[in-house]
Amino acid sequence: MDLSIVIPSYNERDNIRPIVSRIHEALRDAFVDYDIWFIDDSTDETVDVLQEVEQVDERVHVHHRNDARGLASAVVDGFELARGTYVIVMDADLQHPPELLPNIYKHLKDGTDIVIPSRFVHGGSDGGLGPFRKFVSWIARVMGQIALRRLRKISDCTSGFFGLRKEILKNADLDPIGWKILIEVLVKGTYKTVHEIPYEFLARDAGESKMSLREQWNYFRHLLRLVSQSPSDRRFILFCVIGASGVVVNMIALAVLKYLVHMNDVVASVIASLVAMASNYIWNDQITWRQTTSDRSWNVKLPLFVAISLVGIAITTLVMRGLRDLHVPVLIGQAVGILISTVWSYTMNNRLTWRDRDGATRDDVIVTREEQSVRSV
Ligand SMILES: Nc1nc2c(ncn2[C@@H]2O[C@H](COP(=O)(O)OP(=O)(O)OP(=O)(O)O)[C@@H](O)[C@H]2O)c(=O)[nH]1
Ligand SMILES: [Mg+2]
Repeated sequence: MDLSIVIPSYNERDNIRPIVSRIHEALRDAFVDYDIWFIDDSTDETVDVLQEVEQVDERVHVHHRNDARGLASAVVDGFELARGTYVIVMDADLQHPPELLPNIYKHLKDGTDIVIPSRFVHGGSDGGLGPFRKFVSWIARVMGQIALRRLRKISDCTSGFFGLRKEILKNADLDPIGWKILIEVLVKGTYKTVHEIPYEFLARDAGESKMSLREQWNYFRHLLRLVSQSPSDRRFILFCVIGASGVVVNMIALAVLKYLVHMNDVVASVIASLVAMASNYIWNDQITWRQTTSDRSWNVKLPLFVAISLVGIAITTLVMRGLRDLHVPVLIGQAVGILISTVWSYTMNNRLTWRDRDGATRDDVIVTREEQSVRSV
């Protein structure tokens, strides 16, 4: 079998026959041996419709689960059942145009590891969502991209529409929470190339949305779990937590020097900052970059860390001043400055101070994209 199409379905009675016939139509001239797997958790007549279709159409298989719910876990079951060399995952509600299947398949067959139809590259659109859903979806994507390095170059990392060579999941222990199976695949898969194809995402014609606040919460939990399982992503979070702890150390040192040692304010302030810097250095060395293969000794690492921190302070102040000139309140300007200088310090320390000997911290996935639009009909 060349290609398996995996479709999670939950109460999609009126969409089953249309999607099957549109898939057949789309793949008619594609010279591909394919089958379609519905992983269904429905509680309504969708089950009957699926069974009728399965009986007359030998390409269609139905796996009905009575005791399970969850989009991502349905897709994981689909990966296990699918026999195709390549697997394409899509929704049952026709928001993902089957007309894109030949193109996705072509790229997979040409050797791309993962192909993602994207709403957010030139020629694509998420016009099918209302403004609130668009905003929530944007926040979700940005959160994912901040938390997980492997999502950063992917424009539509929360897409439910994607294709892959099944082999890339051979060593992935997939254990998603909630809906967003693609982030699980992107973080845990073994792959080198990703290709994005623009497409237009339209509103549902039939059936109801199953998106809910609970799913947003599950997404958040899923992100946290992926961060905790991935050493390189955990680093950034640890770096931020240690940076925040430095503020506490700074205040305690200042209080001790001023009220117990009765030191001059300015001298006490400078020494308190140096103490905080030293504390940050030690924690980062012992925790954040504990697993690095760097063989630099402390008398190289500490000066580098201090130099990077000093430039960070300069960045914070410059950003605050620049924003103040644009009439942004000083406190907000300072907060933005701290954010930027944190990213700066983290990146530079990762690349210089605690650099891995083999340069393994670099991301070597290549993402390409296609500039053409495919309309859903
Ligand atoms: N097997 C299974 N499929 C599900 C489950 N929840 C949702 N689905 C399917 O997953 C796909 C996406 O769900 P939708 O409700 O369309 O979510 P959405 O596309 O984000 O929301 P809309 O834009 O309103 O359609 C559809 O094919 C659903 O039938 C589930 O618990 N189990
Ligand atoms: Mg939908």
